[in-house]
Amino acid sequence: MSEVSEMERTLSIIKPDAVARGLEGEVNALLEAGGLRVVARRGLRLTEDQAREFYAVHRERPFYGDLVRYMTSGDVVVQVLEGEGAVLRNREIMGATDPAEAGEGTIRRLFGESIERNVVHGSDSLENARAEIAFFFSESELK
Ligand code: 3AN
Repeated sequence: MSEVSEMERTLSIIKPDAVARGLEGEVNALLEAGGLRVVARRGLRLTEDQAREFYAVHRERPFYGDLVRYMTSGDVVVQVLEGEGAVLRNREIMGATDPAEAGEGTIRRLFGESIERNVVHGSDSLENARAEIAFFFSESELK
């Protein structure tokens, strides 16, 4: 296949359990080995309001309350990744939502503990990537 992918940006979050376990370096080494570059990066603790808004699409799901509790339970690292076809590429390197179903060598397969404690978030479309990047970063941080 000779499909040419466009340069894209996507949002990545290293989730609280992964930050607490000191996995940032290993996670970013895998992302970079897969052709993605970290162009902006910040550590922060999500407020409950931020977590509820960020995961608003899951509002009606039974795991929403637990997800918000988990995502506010410790520091996270939010980062913008850039590369060819970055949205899909990041999802490939992350692996399936459930670490038990994620492919060999993916971040979630290597480090994920459960479908909730699955180490990383990654935007699932270019449209969501734009909105999620703007949720955390201003234009001036993204030059
Ligand atoms: P992904 O992160 O692979 O895009 P989503 O968007 O379906 O997956 O889910 C967002 C987050 O919600 C997941 N990363 C995971 O932490 C949590 N989640 C998804 N499905 C479940 C589930 N069935 N039970 C518990 N938590 C879940």
